[in-house]
Amino acid sequence: MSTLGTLGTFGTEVRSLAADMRPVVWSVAGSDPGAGAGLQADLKALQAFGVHGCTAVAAITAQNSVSVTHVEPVSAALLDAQLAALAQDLPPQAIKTGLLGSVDNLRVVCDWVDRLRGRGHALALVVDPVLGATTGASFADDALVQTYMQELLPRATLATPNRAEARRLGLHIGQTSGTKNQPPLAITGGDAAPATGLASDWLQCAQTSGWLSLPRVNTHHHHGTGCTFASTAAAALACGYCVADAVVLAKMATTHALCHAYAAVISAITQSPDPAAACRALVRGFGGQ
Ligand code: PXL
Repeated sequence: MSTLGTLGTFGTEVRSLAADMRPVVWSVAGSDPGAGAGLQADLKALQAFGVHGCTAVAAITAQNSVSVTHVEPVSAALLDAQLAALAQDLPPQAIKTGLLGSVDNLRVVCDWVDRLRGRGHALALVVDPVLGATTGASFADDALVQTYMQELLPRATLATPNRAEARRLGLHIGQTSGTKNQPPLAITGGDAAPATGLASDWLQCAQTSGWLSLPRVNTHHHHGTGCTFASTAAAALACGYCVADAVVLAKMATTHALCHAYAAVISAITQSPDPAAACRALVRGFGGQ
């Protein structure tokens, strides 16, 4: 008889609870009070995929749709306390990292990844190395970049830099996976503007390598796209998909999100390089065509 079988009617309740359980994904990232990127965007993507998202705050930003005015990491002790509390009753199937804010915070994440994996826990780690904001603010100095390369990336199940971040981290399109410190990669192409009309990401993992392309979505509202991509990949890995499938699902979810992008405020239109397109997106956001 199974352990649950020995519990009688209580066992039935536990079984129906278990049927309701969802994979848990931790997002360890920065807060964007405008909710376009960071933890807030991660949580939306995780919920859309049907997993349970937990959010540990590594840094706090002050920003709106136009610019980032302040960035401050939380202390390593505070980040560690958040992860310790989560580990007690919400152990993750996957962790996704975003803006970490400091070398010390990055090391806290490494310690928890090792601790959870050391407990025999199958744990996927998706590293979105957020080194700067689309609006131009820098989030990482050279010391943080070095520590990413030496400590966090080697632990990653998947890294999702954009092209500028990949260059800073010494990760190259076409470079073979499995070289020292180079994790499976999805180098996203949103920050490049090829004339092909395609948004192409370079995928390199155990199953395959090559370009993953979909038609480029013509919108200026791409703030937070990297967060959506990495969070969806983490959710898919937590559900048991392999890296290549997780990246395909992330690409589909991100393109879908971009198709439904909208301007939340008028400054996103007046300060847009293409006010007419931004205006159409705003109308879509209010349910129009
Ligand atoms: O999109 C990258 C990103 C991630 N996390 C936070 C951000 C940004 C970009 O601005 O603010 C908190």
